[in-house]
Amino acid sequence: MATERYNAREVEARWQKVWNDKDVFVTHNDDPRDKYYVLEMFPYPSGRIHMGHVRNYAMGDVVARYKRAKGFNVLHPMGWDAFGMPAENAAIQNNVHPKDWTYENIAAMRDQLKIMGLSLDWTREFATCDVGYYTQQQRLFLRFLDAGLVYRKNAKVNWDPVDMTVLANEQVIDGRGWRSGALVEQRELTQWFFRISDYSEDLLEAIDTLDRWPDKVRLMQKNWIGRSEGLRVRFEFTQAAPTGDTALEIFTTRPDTLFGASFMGLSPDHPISAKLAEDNPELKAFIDECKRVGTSEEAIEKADKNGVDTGLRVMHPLDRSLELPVYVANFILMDYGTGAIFACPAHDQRDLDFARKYGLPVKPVVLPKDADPATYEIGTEAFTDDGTIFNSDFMNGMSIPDAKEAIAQKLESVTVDGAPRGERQVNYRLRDWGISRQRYWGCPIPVIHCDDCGVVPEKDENLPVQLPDDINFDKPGNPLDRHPTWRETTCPNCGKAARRETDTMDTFVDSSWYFARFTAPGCDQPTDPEAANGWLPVDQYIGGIEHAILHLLYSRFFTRAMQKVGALDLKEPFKGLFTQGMVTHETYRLGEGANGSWISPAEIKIEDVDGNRRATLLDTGEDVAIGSIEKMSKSKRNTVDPTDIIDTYGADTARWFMLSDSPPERDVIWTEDGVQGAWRFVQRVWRLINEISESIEPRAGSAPDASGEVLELRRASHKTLAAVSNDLESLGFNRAVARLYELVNTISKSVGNDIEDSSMEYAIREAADYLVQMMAPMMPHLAEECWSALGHGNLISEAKWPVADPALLAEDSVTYPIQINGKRRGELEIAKEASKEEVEAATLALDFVRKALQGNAPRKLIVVPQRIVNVVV
Ligand code: ANZ
Ligand code: ZN
Repeated sequence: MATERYNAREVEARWQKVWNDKDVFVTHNDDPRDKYYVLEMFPYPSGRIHMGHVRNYAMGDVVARYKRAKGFNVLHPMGWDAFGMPAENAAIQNNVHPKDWTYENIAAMRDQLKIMGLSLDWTREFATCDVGYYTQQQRLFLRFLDAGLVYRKNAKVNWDPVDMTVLANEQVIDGRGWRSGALVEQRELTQWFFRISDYSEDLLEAIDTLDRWPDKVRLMQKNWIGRSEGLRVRFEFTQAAPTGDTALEIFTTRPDTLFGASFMGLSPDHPISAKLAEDNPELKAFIDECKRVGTSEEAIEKADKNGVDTGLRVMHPLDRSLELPVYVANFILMDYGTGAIFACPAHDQRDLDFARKYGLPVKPVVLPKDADPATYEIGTEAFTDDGTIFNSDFMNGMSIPDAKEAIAQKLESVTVDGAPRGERQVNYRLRDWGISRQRYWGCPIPVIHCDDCGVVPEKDENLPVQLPDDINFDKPGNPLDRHPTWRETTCPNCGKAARRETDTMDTFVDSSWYFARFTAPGCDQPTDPEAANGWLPVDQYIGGIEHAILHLLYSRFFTRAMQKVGALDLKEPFKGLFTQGMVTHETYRLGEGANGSWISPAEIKIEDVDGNRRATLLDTGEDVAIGSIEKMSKSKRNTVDPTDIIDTYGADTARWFMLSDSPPERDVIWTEDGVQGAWRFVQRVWRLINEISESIEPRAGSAPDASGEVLELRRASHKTLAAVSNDLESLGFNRAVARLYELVNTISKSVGNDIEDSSMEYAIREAADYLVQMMAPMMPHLAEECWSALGHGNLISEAKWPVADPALLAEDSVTYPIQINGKRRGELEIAKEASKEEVEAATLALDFVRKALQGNAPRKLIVVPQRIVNVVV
């Protein structure tokens, strides 16, 4: 009977319905088996899934299905990171309500995810814009506030003076508002902050415990937290500053270079700068200009280093005869250290650029190895490497670390006006987390402003503070600010009329605890601590490297903060982290020199012309240039729509190809040929399994005592099983795929030979079962169909992972080098226990030996057991 072609569309929909009807992937918290929590970073509901999602979710699904088969109670949920700006942009541009836009997108994307056949517990689904979710987020916020983890302070925002609105950083393009094109200004607003910096040291130290995180992510987190050990040093003014200060306090990590000090630098936002500017117009203009450009680290890196001499002078702390000028300089941040520095141009590039510009002294105090102290000079490049201290009095000849220690001790021991001249200090780059956003589509911050009582938290029983639906985007700015009634409320404290806070929370807040909410999504508190503690930490978290810093750091902070308020009891949310590579594709362009418009893969046809690939436009036949392989992106139009692929080939093919082609941490190149290869494999497996199910009796009784070919096949199945299990444990999906290709070849060969006895039938059936089970995490629909064709009564999605027989895994063969007339010509692999006669016979049967003998018997045939075979012709 000829097998019908495998019809993925029909088969996939059918099994999805079965899984759904039987609630196969619904997880229960009270299930007594060991728990395993696998989570992929939840998507933003942009409207359509892209290939990056397919890759991410296919990987997570393999882990979920594998762990389920291994007997774990697996939690594998899905939700939507649904607040944020794109919904407001859509509202502005297309006049749709952000809520409608978001929920329509969610509906569309949910359907698309469902046709991928992911083993998700959809009963736990939520969107962060669901009132039910953000109510609990508000509750959490109030608890954080109560625990002292939240505070208000002034902070700068990007202000668009034409649109009269606050802009997010990504809405500022080359210093101008994205819509108005106006030059963006910096404005101070009172905003809400989370005290993440209280946890700097803890967040840093605990990175060492995250041994199942990629090294590069751990390093990125370390750098972001940015611990530096240094010294606070007080430099006395020659005359008190107009603020009344008698000394200027600076922070340095290089006190060893103190004798190379050339000038002092103040941040434009330093109180002394502000005071001086009151009657110094030049300085005032300079400070205003700095404010306009902004003092983000990035803006500062880009800007030329410049400044203004304040006229103030300080004395060098170790040489009071040496006076140093005090500049206000644009590269000094107010919220790091003390907002003031001493500059050593010889050993700091920014200081050097500045010194050269203003003709300030450059005195080297660290001598490079092998340099001559008499002639050593600094050119245009500061020397920042290791060396020996010189030109530095009592520190001469010391190493940098020794000099740091020596000077710290010296400055600590001297006091000025009762205070030590120097104090050791640890600084962190990590700043508190500003969560206020002046926009509508986010979680409202549940506080109230009362003229009498000030800022008052909303009462827990009054939650949620719900977003109003009747808003419009006719005018720029935050619709909550101009809503006619929403702001009006009464003070929870005194009962008088009061106003609601109109800031909403940064969407990073939403994604900082969703993983905990999934453990008890219906709970009327933010978490059910028992459920959260039972499931967390997430055993395997999978997502993009673009979230390596902020999302992960905020989630780590949130977990600590939730622990502090008793919502759960752990510190680290993600035990294992995996960052997958990107999906890439060739690019295509029109025009001479390939600088014309980008063309999408769907619009072209590629042919082979004399061994070269030639692309032409389907419509007109016009030539199209084939360009480099790039990350799939809308701008280069090199995307492939997952739903088109699934329509044509089925979800299993898409999943299989995604997992097959390169290691999961690397980029994968999506090609039509690759997909077709995967599709042919699906067909091939289906034919093979059908042939087996129709012509070979199912396994009965226990395993036969096997030898010869039967033993070989059984060994192959069990070895593959052991290896694939290892691969899946270590997320080596591509290796697992390669082994399954091989196993299919091996089984096909056995099926093709004459099958002489029932033990061979047993071996083939066993191999087929294992093959299908190993495939199941990656191609679950095909696997169910094959499993059923093989006569199993249960669902493969509920079947137990088979266990390899250790006896069949043992190394069983030996490789003999074969020499012909003393020269090595090849080798023979044969069972270890083969007799001398068997080795001789197998040697004589080798092709290259037969050729050498040309039909004659060998003159001599020497077998050294387990070592070597010599043939003399
Ligand atoms: C003198 C010096 C000499 C410095 C030298 C460096 C090299 P990290 O390592 O990142 O902590 N600095 C201090 N406060 C600053 C601020 N608010 N804005 C800009 N720069 C500031 O950097 C610490 C170093 O950055 C400090 O050490 C200080 O310059 C500068 F050869 O002091 B150093
Ligand atoms: Zn009040």
